[in-house]
Amino acid sequence: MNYFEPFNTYIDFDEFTYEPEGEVILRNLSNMDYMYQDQEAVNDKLSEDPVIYKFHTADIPEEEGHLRHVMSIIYPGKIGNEFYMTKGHYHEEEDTAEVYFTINGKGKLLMQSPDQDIKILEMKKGSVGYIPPYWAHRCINTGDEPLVFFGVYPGEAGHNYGIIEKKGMKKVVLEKEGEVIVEKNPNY
Ligand code: S6P
Ligand code: ZN
Repeated sequence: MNYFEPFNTYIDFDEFTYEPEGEVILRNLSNMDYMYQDQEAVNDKLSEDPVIYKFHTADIPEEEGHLRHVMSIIYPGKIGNEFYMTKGHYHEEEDTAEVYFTINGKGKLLMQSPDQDIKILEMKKGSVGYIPPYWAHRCINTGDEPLVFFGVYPGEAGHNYGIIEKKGMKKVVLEKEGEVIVEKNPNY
């Protein structure tokens, strides 16, 4: 049998580098412009096209038995009054879970069940958020530093962005009068 070789990855807790880098995916505003509420604010920022987040995925087979892992960095910022966030997804293999360990910054881990229940966990340095099977998950950076977390999920999990790309999630996270507030998504 050909055994997969063990390996280490090194995370720098100050610089948020990931070594080896793995596959690096950048998501700019233009990759998710339709996901923000304030389309005028989107249009104002599109020429600049800021990087909203990036993630490094270690080179591990997308197969049952393996544990894929990732370091994601969501930059601080807002589009209108809506905080920078990830696209959010369900897993393609719906009955697979995930763990998010926060390394830096603060934010919210917004989850939605297939029955449209919403749960929100606080993310802050040291929090270990558990995303049970079936729940969609999106991270929102509500602070003024990069929100950085390390995630681990089963190799076969895959990503299903479909419904969230069409409808978004039931709640949105905004800043109003200096406060972080969670509101019903008017477009949902
Ligand atoms: C994968 C895991 C993370 C996200 C990443 C980006 O299951 O949850 O690696 O892929 O944080 O988020 P998104 O929603 O753009 O895939
Ligand atoms: Zn996931």
